[in-house]
Amino acid sequence: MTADLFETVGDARAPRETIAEGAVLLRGFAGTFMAELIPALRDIVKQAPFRHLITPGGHRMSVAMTNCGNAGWVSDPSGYRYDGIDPDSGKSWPPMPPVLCRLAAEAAAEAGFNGFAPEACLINRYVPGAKLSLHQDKDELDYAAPIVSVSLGLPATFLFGGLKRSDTPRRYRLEHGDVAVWGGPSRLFYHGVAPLADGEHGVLGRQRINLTFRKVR
Ligand code: MD6
Ligand code: FE
Repeated sequence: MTADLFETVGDARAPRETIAEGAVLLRGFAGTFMAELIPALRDIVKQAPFRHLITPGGHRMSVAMTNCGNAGWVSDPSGYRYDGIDPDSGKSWPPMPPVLCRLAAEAAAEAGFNGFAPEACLINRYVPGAKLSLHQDKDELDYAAPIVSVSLGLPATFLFGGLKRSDTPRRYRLEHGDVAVWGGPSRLFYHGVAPLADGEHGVLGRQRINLTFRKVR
């Protein structure tokens, strides 16, 4: 018997994979947005540079963050919250560029969530070694809306557990252009990112950028 050279093993890079009820990976979905998306992000970061936030427990996060949109996610010793003002500049966060809004809304619709209008886009930067511990996204008031997550640059291992912190997470590789949409029954599942492996990405260099779009109110 001859092996088919083009056979895919399992569905490791299937264009669409449901990873839990309400959670779907759309591989490469951001591809057609990329030419507009990357310059828009560079512009945001000029106005609101990445910074390492301090957790309420007093730890400096290894992931650097910034935001765009009407609200931004911030952490400081007093807690986690959404705030319309960038605490570093004292000004509003940069507005969300239309290309980001369109990408988020189209990905959400593709996953079955029509009418998604994000208010906040949290932008995370990982350099090799940076990680995000298992957590739930629960600082939003409306859990009916999904979260749309866009991966750019170096590949990462996404950890996806369940409703309890002790649920053993499964691991998914997220590459440049992959989009995860996440809502419904899995909206409050624990998840995180394993320490980023070193590498050099053709477009973004030695880093991974992740965008998470949220409805906050
Ligand atoms: C990241 N993402 O991929 C971190 N949260 O860098 C998240 O924490 C996340 O990807 C909620 C839904 C999707 C996510
Ligand atoms: Fe999260």
